[in-house]
Amino acid sequence: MRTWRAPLVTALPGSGIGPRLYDTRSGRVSPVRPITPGIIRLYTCGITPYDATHMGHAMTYHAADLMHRVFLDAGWQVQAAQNITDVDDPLFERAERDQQDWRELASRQIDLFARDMQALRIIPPQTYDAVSEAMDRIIATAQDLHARGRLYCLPNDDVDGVDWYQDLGIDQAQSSVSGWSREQMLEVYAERGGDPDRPGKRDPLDPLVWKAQRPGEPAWDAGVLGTGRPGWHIECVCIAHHGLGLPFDVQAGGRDLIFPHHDLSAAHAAALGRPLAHFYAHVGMVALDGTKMSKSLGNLEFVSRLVDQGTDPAAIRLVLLAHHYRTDWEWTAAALDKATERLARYRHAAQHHARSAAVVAALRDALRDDLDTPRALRLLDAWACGGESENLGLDVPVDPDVDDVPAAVDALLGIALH
Ligand code: 5CA
Ligand code: ZN
Repeated sequence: MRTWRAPLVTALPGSGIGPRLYDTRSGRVSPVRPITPGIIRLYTCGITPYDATHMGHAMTYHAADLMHRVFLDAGWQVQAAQNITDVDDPLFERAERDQQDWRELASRQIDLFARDMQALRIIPPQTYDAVSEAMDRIIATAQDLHARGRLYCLPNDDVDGVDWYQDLGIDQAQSSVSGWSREQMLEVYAERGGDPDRPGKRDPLDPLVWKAQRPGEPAWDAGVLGTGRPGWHIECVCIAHHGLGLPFDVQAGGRDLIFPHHDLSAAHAAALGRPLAHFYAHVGMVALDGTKMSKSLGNLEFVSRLVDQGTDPAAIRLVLLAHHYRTDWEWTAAALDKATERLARYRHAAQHHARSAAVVAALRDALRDDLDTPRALRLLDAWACGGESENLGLDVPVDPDVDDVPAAVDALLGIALH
């Protein structure tokens, strides 16, 4: 799939220091060390294109963008990959409800998402594959799981065909990311796309890998597995494998993906004889009116709506930056007003006292420290008031030659001040 236009990211001179990030699997903040020195491979779980791009999506892709930017600041080459879940139940249900072709719905939403990502100055991935584009590889992977004896089938009474599930009991890798107990997993599995109650399953948690064609739905021929379409988790394993190789360094996504999606993607990979990712980075949930912003609930604020009304996308980024990426928070119009004022103050400061090596060093240090953006904004607030030399809490070496604050804000935070 064509991505959006990349923002210009001009690296700051020297740094060479990698960030520390919170890894969900280990439960610790620890240094990110690329598997291949100097090259970091980042996979971000992409959208299901039926209602793009609400502030929850924006927060998740913005956090992944900050990771991308601190990796670049470390002097690493970043290989990034992302999927588009254009073959899935919620998309088909929406297409059916609105009496439109699922391909048209997906295509319109993918375009809108690209426009929003470009407006927010998110660095695009090099590999950007929709499930419908990656289908040959997904089928080959599902067949590989079958050949390895990891799948069993259940007859589907509604259609003439069978659905295929992975037998998790064989590899015992079902909670390698979350570390959750069975009880915790079973509590949320049904509401997060699983079907724990289907009769005949060997384990209620077993994930669907290939589903027989339903009337009115698109389908692909998968040989021994029959004609149908893939389950959810296998797409990210295949798209990551193709774009990055396995294992890759970091898998990123919203916290709602820890279980089942990231656990069961890792379980598919384990059955294929490979680890999936070394490091798991998860973003907190954005809410509106007290409830998680979600397409199915409809309590949404959209990037495109605000931008069409004349909001500067940099102000939206500043709202996102005001919250640490791992916290849950609530979108409010008042926060956008505050961010708009903040942007004006920063742009004013950029005209009058752009240079401070101490601010640049402290900004880099804050971002490397598990993307501490609230601290980064406190620093910039002090800088914008002209108080840059006091109380920065610096215990990092300052390079006197690297003192262009707007350039650092642009490279690290994706906000143009000039
Ligand atoms: N296509 C799958 C991932 S393979 C999917 O979850 N699509 S999505 O459109 O529902 O979400 C896209 C990304 O936004 C995911 O990483 C998801 O975790 C994240 N996300 C969704 N809702 C929120 C929210 N309210 N707050 C923060 N992130 C969210
Ligand atoms: Zn995914």
